[in-house]
Amino acid sequence: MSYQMKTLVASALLAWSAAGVAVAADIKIGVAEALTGPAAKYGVAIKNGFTLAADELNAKGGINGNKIVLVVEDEQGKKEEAINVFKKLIFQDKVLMVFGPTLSNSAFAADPIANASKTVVFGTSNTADGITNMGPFTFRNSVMEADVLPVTTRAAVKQFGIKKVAVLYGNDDAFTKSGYDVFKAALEQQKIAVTDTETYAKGDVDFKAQLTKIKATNPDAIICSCLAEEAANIILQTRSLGMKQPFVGGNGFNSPKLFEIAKDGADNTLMGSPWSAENPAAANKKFMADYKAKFGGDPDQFAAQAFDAMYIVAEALSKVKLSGSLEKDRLALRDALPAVKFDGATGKFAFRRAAPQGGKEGGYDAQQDAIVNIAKGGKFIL
Ligand code: VAL
Repeated sequence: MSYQMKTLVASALLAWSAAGVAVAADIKIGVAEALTGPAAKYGVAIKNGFTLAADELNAKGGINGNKIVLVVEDEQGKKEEAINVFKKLIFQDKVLMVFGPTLSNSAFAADPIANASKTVVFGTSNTADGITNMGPFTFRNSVMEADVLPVTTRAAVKQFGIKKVAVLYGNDDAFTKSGYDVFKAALEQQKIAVTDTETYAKGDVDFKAQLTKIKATNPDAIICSCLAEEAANIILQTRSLGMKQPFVGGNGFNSPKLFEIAKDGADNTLMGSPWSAENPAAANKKFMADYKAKFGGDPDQFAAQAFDAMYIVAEALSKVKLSGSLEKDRLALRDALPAVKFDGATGKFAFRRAAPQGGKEGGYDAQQDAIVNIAKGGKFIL
C-alpha cells in the first residue's frame, strides 16, 4: 500500500472512531500478585484463575469486541514491591485497573496508590478487616475474616464439642493479626474459653516453645491465624509433640501447601470459605475441569476467587462504553462494578458497601456465605 493510501486508511479509521463507530482496542488489566516467595502458592493459583477466565472471555470475542490483555507483575508478597509494581502498572503501563496484591499486609501499603490515582484495585485474596476502608476504589470478592471465622468456630463446637481452646497467631502480619482479633471476639461471644495465647513472627520455623506452653494447658482445639506455610509447620510440630488436637484456621489455611508439608497431620482441621472443591454446581464443575485441563493440577479457593473476579469485572465492563480517555474509563469501571451480581465457581456473589470510616468513603466488600470444610486425607472436604 502506498504512503498516501495508508494515510487515507488511517484517517478513515480515526473518523469512524470519532463518529462513535467502535474500533476494537485492548483492555489492559494489571495483575500484581506474589509469584515468588512464601506467598507464591497463593499468588500463582490466583494468576492461573485470571488467565483461565481471560482466555475464555477472549475466545468468545472479548468484551464488546475488545480483547483483555493481562499485564502480570510479581510483587513477591512484600509491601515495598507491591508499591513499586502498583506504580508501574498504574502510571507506566496505564492499565485500566489492578487486581491484587496477594496479601492483605501488602494491600494496606499499595491500595492507597490506586485510590489516589482513582484506579480500581480489586483484591481477590485480601481478607483482613479494614481493606475496603482505604477508599472507594478498593473492591474485593474475598470474604473477610469477620464474616467467616465466627461461622468456623461455631462449626468447631458442633463438630468436636470444644469448650476451651489455645490460640496461636503471627503478630507482625496484617492478615494474621486481623484474624486473631476476629477469633478473639468470636470466642468471647460464643463463650469458648481460651487456655493460652501465643504469637510468632514472619519467617519463624520453630514453634516448639509456644506449642509446649499450649500443650501444658490441654486445650480441646488449637485456633491458628496463620499463613499456609507457618500453619503447616505448626501442625507438623504439634503432632511431633504428641498432641492430637484438631486445628481451626482462617483463610491462610486454604492452600494445598498445608497438606504438602503437614500431610495427614492436618486431618480434622476446620476452615471456612465460600468455595469448596465439592460444590456440585455446574459453574464450579466446569471451572475445576477447565483449570485441570489447562494447568495440569487441581484449583484451590484462590484460583476460584480470581476466576470469578475476572468475570465480575468483565460483566461490569460489558456495560461500560469505553471512551479512550483512561481517566474517564477508570471512573466508568468504578461506577459499573458495585451493581454486578454473579453466580460462579464460588457461588452467588454480590458487593456490599463498606461503611465510611473517619470521614472517608469506603470501598466494596464481598457479600457471600462461608461453608466450613474439614481436612481428611490430605484435602479439604465438606
Ligand atoms: N487472606 C490472606 C490475606 O489477606 C492470605 C491468605 C492471602 O493476607
